[in-house]
Amino acid sequence: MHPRDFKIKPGRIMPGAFGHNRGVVQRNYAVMPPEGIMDSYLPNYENTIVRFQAAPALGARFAQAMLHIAPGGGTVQPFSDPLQRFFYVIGGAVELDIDGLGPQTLEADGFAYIPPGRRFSIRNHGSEEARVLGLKKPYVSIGLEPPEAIVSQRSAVEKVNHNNTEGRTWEHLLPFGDLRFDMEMNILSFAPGAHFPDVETHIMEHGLFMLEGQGMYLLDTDWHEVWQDDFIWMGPYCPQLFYPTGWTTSAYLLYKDVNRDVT
Ligand code: UGY
Ligand code: MN
Repeated sequence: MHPRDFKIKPGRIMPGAFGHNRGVVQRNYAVMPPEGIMDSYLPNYENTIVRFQAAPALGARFAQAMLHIAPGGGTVQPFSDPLQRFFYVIGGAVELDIDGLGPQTLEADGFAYIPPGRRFSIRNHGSEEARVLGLKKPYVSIGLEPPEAIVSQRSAVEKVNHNNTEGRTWEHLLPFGDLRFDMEMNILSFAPGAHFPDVETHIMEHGLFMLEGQGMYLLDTDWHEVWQDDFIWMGPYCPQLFYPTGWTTSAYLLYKDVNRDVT
């Protein structure tokens, strides 16, 4: 990159010497600040920059990308494939049309679950760019009907506290404990001073997007500083622990594969 192209986001502090990189890719986890993720353009999207965070090429069993949808952009035409999808609007607004539900406007903190194989379109009819986090993955069937489509928003989701951990709350964006789902999408929030009760090491993998604040993440044996808009992939059995830093609540959106046996 030419030094002239190096832009520091407002409110961000120059991270040490030029060329210093908070990003890291290890066998079983990765940390990716947004500025290092390059643009992709896909045939089924127009006026849309796709920045892939997780993908099978990384070792993940799902794909996640930030879609930057310009006004007038989005899916070229309604389409479907065998995958299930989750969308979460980070900024701006989109019109999401899922077959059977009809068009609905999703604004910041709006989200949707699209069952495997369901046709949909996502378009930006507004005047500013929409930033939408999109996750897709194959659905693992256990002989039950797949779940129905969901369109909702964060403010409609209850905050719950698991494990009696003071200052840490969960928002389950998909119905918690419903075995038809093979994934969870949760928002975990941490008040200043809160932390995990223990270092977790579990079979499930995670895709994590920092929605608010900042903090320190233990991944395997190393600590990493993470900020709003960063992405983390944690593979199965990656030891993990987080505590927030700064004076505000920190929150992240977390994908987790659940409810399925191992073979
Ligand atoms: O649900 C979880 O596994 C969660 N506690 N993990 C995490 O936040 N890294
Ligand atoms: Mn975890």
